[in-house]
Amino acid sequence: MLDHSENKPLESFFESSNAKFESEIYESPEILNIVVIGRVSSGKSSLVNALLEKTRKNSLFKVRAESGVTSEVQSLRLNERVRLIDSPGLDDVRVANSNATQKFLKRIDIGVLVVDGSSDARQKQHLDDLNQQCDLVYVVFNKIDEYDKWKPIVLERVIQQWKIDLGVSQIYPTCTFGYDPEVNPDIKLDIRGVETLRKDIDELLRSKWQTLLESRSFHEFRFEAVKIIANAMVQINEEAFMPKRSPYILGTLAIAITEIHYLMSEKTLSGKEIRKRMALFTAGDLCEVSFLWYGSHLEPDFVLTPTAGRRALSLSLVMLLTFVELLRRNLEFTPANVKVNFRSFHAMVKTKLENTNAGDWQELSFWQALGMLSLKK
Ligand SMILES: Nc1nc2c(ncn2[C@@H]2O[C@H](COP(=O)(O)OP(=O)(O)O)[C@@H](O)[C@H]2O)c(=O)[nH]1
Ligand SMILES: [Mg+2]
Repeated sequence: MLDHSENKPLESFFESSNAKFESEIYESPEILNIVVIGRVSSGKSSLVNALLEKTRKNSLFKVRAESGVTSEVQSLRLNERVRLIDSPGLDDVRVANSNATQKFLKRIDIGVLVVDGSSDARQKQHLDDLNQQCDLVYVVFNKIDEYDKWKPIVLERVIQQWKIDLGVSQIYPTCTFGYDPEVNPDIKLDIRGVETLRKDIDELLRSKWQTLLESRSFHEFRFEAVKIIANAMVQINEEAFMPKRSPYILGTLAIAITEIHYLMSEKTLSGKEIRKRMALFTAGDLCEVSFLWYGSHLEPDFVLTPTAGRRALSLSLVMLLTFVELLRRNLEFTPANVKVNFRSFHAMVKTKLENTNAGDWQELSFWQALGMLSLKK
């Protein structure tokens, strides 16, 4: 795991005296990505300026009345550890990302969705998109000044409707008027509600900085681990229905376990160490796993029963999931630890694996259902 304990805590997360725009967004495990998205002209750029406590004169992000003018993605490196991205939508960030093979930033750590005007159910898509990518999403309802001439209840009602349509419990009402260069210079900036948002994000970052970094490295690790397991599953699925299947399945499992171990620890396991760990699964209470070792010997060579093949597949999957879980939680490979985790996966795999096939195992949703890719911990 990354250790940042030697780093000083951030003063304010939105301190921007050394901020620089980036023409390309480079990924780094050390930089947190905050992405502000929302319809063009909802006031994203204005909100970002306000979060950074900018005046009209020293504002960083261009603000324009005509829609479409600032449709490009702007990425601001606040410091060596935080990046702020202003973008109409996640698709636009995808296009702007420098690494062509990677469709998107590996991780959005904090998402801010800016909405304005009367509730628009289409914005739900933006929110769902953000929720897919990150743990923490703030919803901002901007331009509350448009309701100044109305009774306060009108604004309340509009916000209530947004909450219902977006399915969220908290919305930050803000006003960020005045950054547009075409605003009458006699009119002052009208900033409201931004301080609460800034304070909440700041506080969250201060308390969760380490967790955020760890959660992103877990996420990347699990993603890679899923790829290894999915490939092993496809292979075992073929092997499980072959006569004298055991040596093939065990070989595939050993390779997957070696790869997973290397992924997590960057150390290789010796053949002996692998066998020792695999043997833990056949000990004591878990001897049903011995089926993987000996099952095919108990059956007549060329009579392949689908139930037995399926069972071999399911046991293999449980074994690999247990392996990942122990590594992820830094637990020792003791018979007790193996047993507890094996049991907890066993029941779940049984139901989730039923009626699925190799095609399903290539889908992220299958692994999400197994809890392997859930972002929320
Ligand atoms: N009335 C009002 N207008 C705002 C507010 N915030 C931004 N605007 C205006 O909305 C227009 C679009 O703002 P901008 O920040 O460029 O939106 P973006 O396209 O989402 O980045 C500009 O003319 C802003 O001055 C606000 O709180 N109230
Ligand atoms: Mg903009």
